[in-house]
Order: sequence, then C-alpha cells, then structure tokens
Amino acid sequence: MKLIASLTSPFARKVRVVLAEKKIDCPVEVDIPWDADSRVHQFNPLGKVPVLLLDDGHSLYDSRVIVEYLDSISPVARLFPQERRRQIEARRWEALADGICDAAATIVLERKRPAEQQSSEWIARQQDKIERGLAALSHDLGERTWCCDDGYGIADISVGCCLGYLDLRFAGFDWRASHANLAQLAHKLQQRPSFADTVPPQ
Ligand code: GSF
Repeated sequence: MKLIASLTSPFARKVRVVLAEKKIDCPVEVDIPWDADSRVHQFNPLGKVPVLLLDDGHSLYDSRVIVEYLDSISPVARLFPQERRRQIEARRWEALADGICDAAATIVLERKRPAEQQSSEWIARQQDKIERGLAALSHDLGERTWCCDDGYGIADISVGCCLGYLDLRFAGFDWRASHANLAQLAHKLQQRPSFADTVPPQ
C-alpha cells in the first residue's frame, strides 16, 4: 500500500492522521498535482491527491473513501461510529469540513491567476462558504469535547485538518477570535502525535 499525497493538502493530511491513529504503516509518495511531472492522473483520473495505491494494483480516492477503507481494515482505534445513523452524522461533519477546505483551496487558486483575471465576487462567494461553514461547525460543537457523542473520531480529524489548512493559507484570518470552542478543539488536537507529525510545511 502507498499513499500519494502533497504535504500541504488538508485532504491528504486527514488520511495521514488516520494512518497514524490506526498505526498502519504506509509509505507516502509526495506528488504535487500542479507539477508537470506529477504522476497522480495515472492513478486518479481527476488528477487530485490523495490517492491510496493498494497492493493489488487498485487505487482508491478521494479522501473520504480512503479513510473509510482504512478504518475498515484494522480494528485499532475505530474512527467511524458503528451505528448507521451515527455514521451519517460523522460523515456530515466530514463533508462540512472538507467543503470549507474546497472553498479555501478555490480562493488560493484564484489568487494565483493574473490579477486582471481574478474575480472578487468569486472570492467573496468562497469566503462566505468558509465563514458560514465555520459558524455551523462552532454551533454544532457547542460545549462538547468532541464533535460526535461517540468520542474522538473522523469528524474531529476532518475539522482539525480544515482548521490547520485555514492557518496555513490565511494566516491573517483570526477565526479563533469568533469561534473559541473551535480554537479549543484545534489546540487539543494539536497535542496528538498524529496531528503534530503532520503539520503542513509553510
Ligand atoms: C479533494 C482533493 C483535492 O482537492 C478529496 O480527496 O477529499 N474531494 C477530494 N486535492 C487537491 C489538493 S488540495 O487542495 O488538497 C488537488 O489535488 N488538486 C489538483 C487539481 O487538479 O484540482
């Protein structure tokens, strides 16, 4: 098994955190999908990381499929609830956290375009998604220790990788000031080796 990932991708970080939590040994091949020599499209027609290459030659994508697969192959540190209704709830947290990352990555890409081609309306639309998404995460977390009642799991990992990505890409955006409970969650997650060992490089 091998993971194809970029070290700044929040989606790939989610998979790397899951590998660490579940103590699954898996080499990581760094691939930047924007580079001319990227091989990622050979394994994922969408040309996106992360991709998990299985020993039988199959490849798995995207990150949500990969983390569910990884949770299913080892009983160590179950990260998805067993009960169906609770699974759906955990996946909704993941979908929201991933959606915020999608909006953030869209802004990063838009800002890389020549200045005269950038659309401030498009950027504002993505910013709205990020702000509304954070407000929903914060509201749903409330005073709880972890996102889901079952305890630490994929929902917390997804939210933690999302918040880490905002710190990486929008250093001046003080989401902690308006969402103290998310700040507390992020702080708690950063103490875990799985998060500390996967901090994205600047
Ligand atoms: C998103 C992966 C993604 O956007 C998942 O794995 O959960 N839904 C997918 N990956 C980006 C890198 S990053 O922003 O994390 C990517 O590979 N982009 C290359 C491209 O051509 O869009």
